[in-house]
Amino acid sequence: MKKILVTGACGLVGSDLVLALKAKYGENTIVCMDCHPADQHFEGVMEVGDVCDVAYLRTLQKKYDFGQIYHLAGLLSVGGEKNPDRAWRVNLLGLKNILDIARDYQCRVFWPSSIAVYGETTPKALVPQHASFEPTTMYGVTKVAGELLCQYYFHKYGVDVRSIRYPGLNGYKAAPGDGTTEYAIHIFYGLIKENRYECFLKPDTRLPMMYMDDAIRGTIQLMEAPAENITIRTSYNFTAISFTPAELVAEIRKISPDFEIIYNPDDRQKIAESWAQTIDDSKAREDWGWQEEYDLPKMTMALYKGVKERLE
Ligand code: AKB
Repeated sequence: MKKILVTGACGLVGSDLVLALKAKYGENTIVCMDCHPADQHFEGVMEVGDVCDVAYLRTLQKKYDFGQIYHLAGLLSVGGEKNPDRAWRVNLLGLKNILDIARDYQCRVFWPSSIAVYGETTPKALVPQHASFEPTTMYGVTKVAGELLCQYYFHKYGVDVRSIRYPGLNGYKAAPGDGTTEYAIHIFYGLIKENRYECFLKPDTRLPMMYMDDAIRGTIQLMEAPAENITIRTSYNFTAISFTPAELVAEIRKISPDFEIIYNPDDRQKIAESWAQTIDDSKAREDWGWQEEYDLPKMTMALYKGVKERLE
């Protein structure tokens, strides 16, 4: 089997994805890349570099002869607002570089889009696959442009690029990134460290979410689906559960009844309100059999145990 490259391998999604890919295809098949490798105890191949450097990416391609690339490197919504120029460069130039490599060396590509493509003119409930996308964050702008770029490379050059609009993904194997939905992970650090959390969103802010194991399973499922089943070459709507901070707190109080929550909404509230609350992902279910396994209680317990173990 040809080697598989994972960019952004040390991020929240990458840390779980790499483990799942190694378990499925063997340790030696997976080549990790990150600009800031996090873990000194990392086992396997780690290349340190920047996705904006196409010459470097070509050197890697020649060295390893990748058949697939999971291109996860990128800035999230909050990080993107802090540094819009960098978000534009990393999220779009990085993607174009990967698509150019994929075109020249016939690689299959996975690239994550996000619920950040949704904006004020998108329906808030059960967003259909095709709707109006006018995001208000730089992150969302790069995701809409990136989706169109993926579709362009598919039609123009036949690049087999596949994508999912990730909802808020909640895992524990790496530290949460600089995003908006990430409150749903930070809250578990607050729970375990001091049995309290100051939430930057209002209690009734409903957002689409998913437990990381479901997201990883869905991602690999999409990449393994026969090409003729893939009818969407921008990015698939993809969801599992939608909940508010208050609903998550109610679930957490089943573990710790005196858990204290303080609501102190900041700029991130506006970002969250610009996104949708629930999503129609029937295309993903029809085309490649997507089905989630985690509901809110199951996710809460898994995150509690995972974060606790990580902090011990
Ligand atoms: C963020 O909140 O920026 C990310 C996302 C929804 O893509 N978690």
